[in-house]
Formats: sequence, C-alpha cells, structure tokens
Amino acid sequence: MMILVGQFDSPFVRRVAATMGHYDLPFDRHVLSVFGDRDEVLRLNPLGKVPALIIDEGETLVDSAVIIDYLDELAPVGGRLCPERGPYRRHVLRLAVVAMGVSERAVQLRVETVRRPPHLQSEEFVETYRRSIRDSLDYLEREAGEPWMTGSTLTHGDFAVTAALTHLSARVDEFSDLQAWPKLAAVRAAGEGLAAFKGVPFVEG
Ligand SMILES: N[C@@H](CCC(=O)N[C@@H](CS)C(=O)NCC(=O)O)C(=O)O
Repeated sequence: MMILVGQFDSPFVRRVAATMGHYDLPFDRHVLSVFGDRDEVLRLNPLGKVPALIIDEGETLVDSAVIIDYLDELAPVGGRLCPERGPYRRHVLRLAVVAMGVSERAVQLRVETVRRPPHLQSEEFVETYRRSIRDSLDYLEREAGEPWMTGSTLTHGDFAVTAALTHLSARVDEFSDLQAWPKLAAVRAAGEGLAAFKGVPFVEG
C-alpha cells in the first residue's frame, strides 16, 4: 500500500490525502514532523519537506504537484480532477498553483513572524508575503465560479483552494476571517463538506 509522509497540519499533505480519498486510493501514513523528525524527512526528500509519497514500486515521490500528477495517472479515466489537455487544463492548473502558492507564502510568513526572533524579523519580507497572499486571494476570487472554482465541475483547483484556505485561516490571524473573499470562502466550505476532506481533518500543528 502507498505510504503518505507528513502531517495534516500541512496544506500540501492534506491536499494529497484528500485527493487520494477522492480517487479511492488507500494509503498508510508515516506521520513525520519536518522540525521534530528532520533527519528522517531528509532521508526521504533531500529538500527536507513534506509531503512525500512512497509508492507500491518502492519509489519515493516528493512535492505535492508531482505526487498529484502521479495520482492522476492512477485515477479512473473520466473521474480525474483535471482534463488531459487544452486551455481548461491550464486554467485548472493555474488555479491550483496559485492556491498552493498562498500556502507557500503563509508558511514563509509564519517562519518570519513566529519562528524568527523579533529582532531579526524583516518588515519588508513580512509585507511582501502579506501582499502576495492578498493579491493571490483577490486573483482567485475574480476567477472563482459557483459552486466550484470553474463552475459546476469539481477540479484540482477546488482541492487546492480548500486545503490552502483552511490552513491560512487557521494559522495566520489576519486571514482568519475570509469575508473579503466570499466566493473563495464558499468554495472552501463546500470543499470541507466533501467526504474526501472530512476523512482527513486539519490538525493544528
Ligand atoms: N512545494 C512543496 C511545498 C511543501 C512544503 O513547503 N511543506 C512544508 C510543510 S507545510 C515543509 O515541509 N516545510 C519544511 C521546510 O521548509 O523546511 C509541495 O508542494 O509539496
């Protein structure tokens, strides 16, 4: 059985887990912390990051986008969360990469404001990360349809938005209230209502 490495406080890990649930792909978990289990994480991924996915052939895949690309190969044709090709595929991938980029910025913002000692923190970096998050949310809000990001069809864009916004609103106080982005808030609420997300609840780390 495939083994997913990482914790569900990570939006990247959680998006992968929810996608596996949606595709009915069973997996075991190896719950490692990037801070507490650094050496073991580094053995699996030279970048020291999660998620990693150990697949049945024994290979270890790293980076959520690469893992999800592999999961798409396993998913039933017609049941995939992304079309095979064309402008609609590129649109879905753009939505997903911007949403996960929000998570990357949220992680950077927390490193700068929570982990770095106050006298070493950079106002310039903090403002860059905040601005990047706000601008990306504005972009996604303009692109958002109803009930899902592209309208009636569930895609990787919805899984990425759901994972990213749950993490962002829980971990970064100034984004705890998503009222400025009502369509995104609705997509996130609908996403969290899916069995695939209910099965992998966000855990405060
Ligand atoms: N681009 C990566 C980002 C993964 C990532 O940044 N994961 C965080 C956990 S939320 C991590 O492992 N951070 C540890 C570190 O940066 O040292 C992906 O999509 O998988």
